[in-house]
Amino acid sequence: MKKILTYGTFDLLHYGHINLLKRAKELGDYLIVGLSTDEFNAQKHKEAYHSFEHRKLILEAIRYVDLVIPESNWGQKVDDVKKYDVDIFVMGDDWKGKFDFLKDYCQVVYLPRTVGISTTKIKRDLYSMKK
Ligand code: C2G
Repeated sequence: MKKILTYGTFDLLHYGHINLLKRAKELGDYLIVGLSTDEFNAQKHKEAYHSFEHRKLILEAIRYVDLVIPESNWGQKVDDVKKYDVDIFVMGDDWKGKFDFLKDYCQVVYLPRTVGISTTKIKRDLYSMKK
């Protein structure tokens, strides 16, 4: 069984997230998502609209996702790859090169981001819509 691992905040879930998860799952048989905790988001200078529990509930409802684990720090990836016997690590290519150190432990794949959508864009567009 080929196991895939990816990480993210996945706030205000949108089709860019779904495209990523779909393509990641297509690379293997079992997709694990390391979901950023609210505390870790603060370290990423991000504040999610939905809490970790709600973002986890939403992700677990996606057909491509097999397991959601907490992402609580930058340093857990090697341990996670070993612990879950991961074959392929996948991220959107805005992270291209940033996780190449994982190549010692598994395959590393950066997938093209979906153009034209982001959580930040959603927030901005909503803000400028008629009050
Ligand atoms: N993504 C995408 N296309 C978009 C938006 C996001 O492919 N239009 C991808 C990102 O590249 C990432 C995943 O969807 O692989 C989740 O995006 P975010 O929730 O923004 O994750 P991020 O804040 O980049 O956290 O340790 C890694 C970090 O936790 C990644």
